[in-house]
Amino acid sequence: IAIHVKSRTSPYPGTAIRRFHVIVSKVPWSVSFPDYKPISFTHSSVLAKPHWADIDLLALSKAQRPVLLFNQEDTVCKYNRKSYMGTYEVHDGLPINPKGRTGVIGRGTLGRFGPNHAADPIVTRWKRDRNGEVMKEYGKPVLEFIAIQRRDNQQWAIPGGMVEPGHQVSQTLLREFSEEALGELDKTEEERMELQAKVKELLKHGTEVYKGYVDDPRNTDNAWMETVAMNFHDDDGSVFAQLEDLLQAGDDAQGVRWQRIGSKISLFASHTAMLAKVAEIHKAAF
Ligand code: RP5
Ligand code: MG
Ligand code: MG
Repeated sequence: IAIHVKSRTSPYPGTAIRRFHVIVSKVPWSVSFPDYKPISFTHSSVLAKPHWADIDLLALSKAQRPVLLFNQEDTVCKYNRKSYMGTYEVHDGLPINPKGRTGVIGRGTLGRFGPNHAADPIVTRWKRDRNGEVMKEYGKPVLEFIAIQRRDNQQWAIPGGMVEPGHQVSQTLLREFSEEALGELDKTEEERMELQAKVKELLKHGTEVYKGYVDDPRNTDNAWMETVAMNFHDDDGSVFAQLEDLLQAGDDAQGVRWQRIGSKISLFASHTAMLAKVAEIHKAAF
């Protein structure tokens, strides 16, 4: 997975803020960059300290900062601050992005210092023509996945979302899928219960395809996205046919559709790289 391409792009998502320019060779912390003067940015919605955000360490003195329990399960905040990439460094009480420079310090629009954990459900089936034959490209079968169009930037993406405090990744996978691709939040309580049971049944067999860093445009030097991506695949198309009438964009999604998987399709964050792994696992075209 390409590191810090989206994490270095300007403007910072949803703002006019320009990151301090970091050329690719200067991304690793091991490369000296004495002129590096990242800008400091934490969005006001994060500073307002909603339940999904940490206290602002940058507003505290260095001596006051060691309040968040980094590199461990933070039992005070009930948040997992462990990284899938191993131990990350903490300088002057601030966690350091293990993948290098981004041109921004603070959290941008991310709530957590250090890793911000997400889960990405990749729901796939073979792409078929009108006669039900699996379509091929350069002799290899073509996969498609359920994609959502993000409301924040109109980009197509995996219907992933943030792991909430105290939640399991397995819960988040199903919940985000139901909210973003099946419009769960727009339904009545009764319909929601029914939908949840159905989703649980349909997305029973998941295979982990990726666990780690996400090159997300919101990343900063002190806050970054990590995810667990699970693939739910329907080999003969009969199971996910039941999803067909249920597809409905919801919550932070404004569109939903079956989208072919391929290297030329541009998607949000490093989602294309995750789908490359899915294609590889199924020996599909990419
Ligand atoms: C990406 O952001 C993850 O891969 C996941 O798809 C997504 C989670 O953030 P939100 O959709 O909640 O904004 O880095
Ligand atoms: Mg969501
Ligand atoms: Mg989401």
